[in-house]
Amino acid sequence: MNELNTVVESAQSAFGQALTPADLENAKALFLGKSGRITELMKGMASLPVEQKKSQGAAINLAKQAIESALNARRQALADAQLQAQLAAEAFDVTLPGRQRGQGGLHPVSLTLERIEAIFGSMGFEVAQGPEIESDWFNFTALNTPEDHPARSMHDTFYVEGGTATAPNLLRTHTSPMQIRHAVQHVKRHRAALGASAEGLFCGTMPEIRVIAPGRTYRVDSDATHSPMFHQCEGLWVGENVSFKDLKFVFTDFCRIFFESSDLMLRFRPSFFPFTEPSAEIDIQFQNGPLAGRWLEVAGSGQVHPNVVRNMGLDPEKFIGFAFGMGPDRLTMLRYGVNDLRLFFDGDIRFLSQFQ
Ligand code: 2NM
Repeated sequence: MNELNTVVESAQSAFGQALTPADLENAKALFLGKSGRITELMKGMASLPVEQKKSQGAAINLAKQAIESALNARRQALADAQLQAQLAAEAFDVTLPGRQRGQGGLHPVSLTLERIEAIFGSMGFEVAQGPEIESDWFNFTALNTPEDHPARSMHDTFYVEGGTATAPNLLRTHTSPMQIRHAVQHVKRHRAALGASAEGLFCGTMPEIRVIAPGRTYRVDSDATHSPMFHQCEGLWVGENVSFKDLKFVFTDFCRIFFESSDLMLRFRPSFFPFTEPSAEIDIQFQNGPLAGRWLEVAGSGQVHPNVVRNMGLDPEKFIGFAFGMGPDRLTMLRYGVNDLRLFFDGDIRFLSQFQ
């Protein structure tokens, strides 16, 4: 009897020390295997008298059952531990924030364009959009640019396939063509509304044309201050009684709001453009900050040339106006103190992310 208790206890202890299912099966063999302790005890019964065989057999069976139940309990415990370990290893924290994509933002030049549109919008200007591949007519001829003007050469302008000799297709060199397109549509619409003839120059009554044309433009030019692709924003205000004084007021207001500087000074310096007469360069001067005291050129401007007014479908005896053109890239450089235009178009995220 004592011996059986010892066998059961040593089996329980051996199973308890088994840390893996394989260890446990090895320990099981020591007690329940072919030459295990229990099997040996059973074989030993053969020599016993019948009476003792009965009681010894029953006692061995009890011991065997005790060992088997210890074995099963340990099997279950090891399986549970294995499951717990696997669950712990595969666990993930559902409360962790997800991996984020980088937060995007607008390009600094787009920020400037939005600013320009908002400021001129508040003064009643519409925003015109149009094609970047233009015809020779809208880009040059309608704008009173002579046939032999150097801007029309292959040296200065990107021409693209598909045009004809008389009307080649080109990448627009400024956004003024959009203003011609806009003005022509404006005049057509109001002529139709009046039931006026579609022929000849319009000299009836119509709402003023007040529009800006922002967008990408292209010229054969590349250095620290010129990029073959750059931005332009042109403005146009045409009516029956629009004068240079209106241009000065509108552009001064725009610059002071854009640069957030109420004492900003402006200078209109005589110049020449084929599409305006008279024409003026517009310079600004900051009274404070790192650029204070220097005259900085920011735009070209002028009273719209009568030939251009005619190409809009309007009678220049009745309609007059002003136009201006500026470079949003340069305005962005001035506003943020950037000294190389090419930084805007290199796509380096370290530079661009500074404007967010
Ligand atoms: C400039 C300078 C002066 C201009 C003229 C026109 C239009 F459509 F009326 F003919 N749009 N933009 C203009 C005038 C542009 O850029 C330096």
